[in-house]
This record gives sequence, C-alpha cells and structure tokens, in this order.
Amino acid sequence: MIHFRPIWHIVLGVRALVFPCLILAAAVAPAITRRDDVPDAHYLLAATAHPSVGLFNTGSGTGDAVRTGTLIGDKFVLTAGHNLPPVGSSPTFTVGGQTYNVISWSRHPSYTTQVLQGSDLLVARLGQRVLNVAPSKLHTVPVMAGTEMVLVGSGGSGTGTQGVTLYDQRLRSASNVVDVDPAYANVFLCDFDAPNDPSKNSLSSIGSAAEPTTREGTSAAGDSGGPALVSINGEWRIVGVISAIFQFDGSLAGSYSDGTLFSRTQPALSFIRDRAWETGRVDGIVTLEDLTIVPTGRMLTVQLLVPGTETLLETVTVPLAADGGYSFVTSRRGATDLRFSVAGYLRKRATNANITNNGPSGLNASLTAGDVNNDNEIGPADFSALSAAFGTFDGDAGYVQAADLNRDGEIGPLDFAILAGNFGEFGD
Ligand SMILES: [Ca+2]
Ligand SMILES: [Ca+2]
Ligand SMILES: [Ca+2]
Ligand SMILES: [Ca+2]
Repeated sequence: MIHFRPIWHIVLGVRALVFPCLILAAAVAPAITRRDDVPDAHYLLAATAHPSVGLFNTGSGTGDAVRTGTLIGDKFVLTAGHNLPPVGSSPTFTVGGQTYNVISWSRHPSYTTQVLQGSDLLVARLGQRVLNVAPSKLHTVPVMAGTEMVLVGSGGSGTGTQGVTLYDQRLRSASNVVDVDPAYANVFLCDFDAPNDPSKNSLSSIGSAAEPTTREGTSAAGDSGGPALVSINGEWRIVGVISAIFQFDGSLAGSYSDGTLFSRTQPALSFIRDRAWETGRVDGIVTLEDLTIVPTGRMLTVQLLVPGTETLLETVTVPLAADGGYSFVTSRRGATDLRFSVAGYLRKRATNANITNNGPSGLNASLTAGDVNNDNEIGPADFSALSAAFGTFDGDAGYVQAADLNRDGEIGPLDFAILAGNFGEFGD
C-alpha cells in the first residue's frame, strides 16, 4: 500500500492509477534519511557541494515553517508551490550564512494540490542580492528514468530502518535514481532501496532497480522545496523540486521502501525564467581573450553612456562568473551605449543597446589583453612593464600580476606574444 503524503498537509483527490492503493495522510516532519550502513557525515558533507540550497522559512510561525529552497538567481529562490507563505507572514531565505527577506513570490499558475500533476513550484524574490553564493542552473532537458541524481534538504534525519529520528535543520544530500511513471509527465519519483533486500524496491512496478546507490536516501517534510540535481559535465543542474513523500509500508516515514515525488522543472522553465527575471536586467558574457584560467571574480565595470557621446549615465561594477557571465539591473530604459572594462584589457563599447523591461540578454563582448597599465592603449609603456618583470613567476619579488597577461603564473614568452600581437591597438 502506498501512501502519498504531501509534505505540508492533507491533500485530497490524488488519483491512483499505477499504484495499487493510494492513501493520503498528513505528514509529521520527517526528512532526508540515510542507509544504515553509511555514516550521516557522508550525507552532510555531500550537501556542501550545493551551497545554493538554503532554508526557506514560510514565515507561518508554525513548527513546520522551515522548508528548503534553491537560489536560482542572485535575488531569486526556487521552492515548492505548497511552501506558499501565508498572508501577512514575513518569509525568509537563509543561504551562504545570511538570512534574506523574501519580498514577493509567485506560484506556478497550474499549481494544484494534486501533486501527481506536478507544477508544485514557487519562485520567491529576495529583498537583497546574494553576493557570496553562485545560483544553480536549471537543466533544459527532461531527466530520464535510470538517471542518478541527488536530492538536498534541510529537514531531519534518520536511517532506513528507523525512519526519522533527528530534526536539526542541517542540509543533507542523498543520492538516488530517477524513476518515471509514464502516466504522469510532470513528475518523477525515487524509492529508498535497501542493501540486499529487493522487497524494499517499492517502485518495481514501473521498472525501478532494487539496488541502492552508495548514498541512497529519501526525503520528506523539512526537505519540501529542495532540489533534485543531476551532474552535467561536472556542473549540477536542477531537474526537479521535492514535492511529496510516499510511504510504501505505512509506517516509519522515511524508512526503506518509502520515496519522494518531484515536480519536474523542465516543463516549467518558461514560468521560472519569467518570474526570476528582473526588469531592466542586462546580462551576457564577457570573454577575456588569451586567459588560461577562468575569470571568476574578476571585476567588470560597465559604463552606461548616452549613445554616441561620453555623457555618463551610470557606472556598474560586477564580478564575472566562471564562464565570463555578468548581469546587473538598471532603471535606465531605451537606447544606451555600454562600455565594458576589466583591468588589463582594452575597453569595448557596445552601441545602441535597447534596455527594456526584459533585457537585453546575451549582450556579449570580447576584450583584448595587453593593457598592463590600464590606459586603454597597448603601447610602449605596457611593453616596458612586461619587460621589467619578464622571466618572473608568481611569488617572485619582481612578479607583476598585471603583466602576466594569460595569468598562467609566469611572465614569459606567451605574454610577450600576446602583447606583441595586440601592440598599437586602442580601446573604445
Ligand atoms: Ca532507489
Ligand atoms: Ca528502487
Ligand atoms: Ca597601456
Ligand atoms: Ca603568463
């Protein structure tokens, strides 16, 4: 017998099509539970790989107010639709060691308490930018059955034999395998398999494997709204949001054979992106030419200018992401020139960008290396600076980072070649 237990309260009307008996019940507050033979420390450590996951407090003031959410933009959090803050509440989101006020939120327009239909999603907006945590990205491809994933939640903990025994609001991450019921396109599932006990393979009827993953586990109450993520080329991407638990054996929530129901995010991408989009937001990628390391944290200055003039409207300084990505928000609207500058590179001007409520997005620029002294010209002064430091390595007395044009830790022939190749050029 499978009980679908929506994590927050009783849900009525969920139809049982593939499950032999679907009974809905109110849940007490269980959360990510673990294999008996794997230490809790493994689950706690694994969660540190997901710093964008935090505690979403609905502000209800009740004992089950603290749920889970994921930062998906510097001001936006993705969580479950059933985590809707009550009217008049003061919800918060805690991530990266700081707590932020949630100032507005938007639930998926197709939200229903019938959790098997999916769309149990909510995008919340924070009152302040989160600057010390990189947001997670959403996977744009539907996740397939059999894919190994992780789920992260801030709820309690316990083991497969005992169920939940501890509620400490610490983030834990379990792994599991995606199970799919073709009758429900907007959700996927996982079950909590036990080592050497195929009787716990509760989703065998839809082809689930009986073997647990090395960090197998499942979720429940405080985990509600937490992400399911898959690793794509070494980067974690969100594929679902923890929506409900089901109990196969009817007792000990979070024990072996119990499982989790996730709302898929891929069918809801347009909703999520639309809500997690600030008006007047400009973004794109700035490529630092000839750089051999990622530009993470390099500061980009963007000057907003009246088109065709030097009349400065606004100056914005933001850090670059690993892929050179940047974004900022401005109240400026209409035709604007944007001049990009990063120390060590010639400035580049993008002319007549039209800033609207919706962008522009994808405003990219590629900056030329070699301006050691930042006078927007690659000339004799830069050559002299590089020559003076030539042959030094990072840590040497004479090493000057600005002259290490490719940032490989050595001021040598490669830097000289870059400078020589760009010699005589001016920036915009
Ligand atoms: Ca499983
Ligand atoms: Ca299974
Ligand atoms: Ca120069
Ligand atoms: Ca170098």
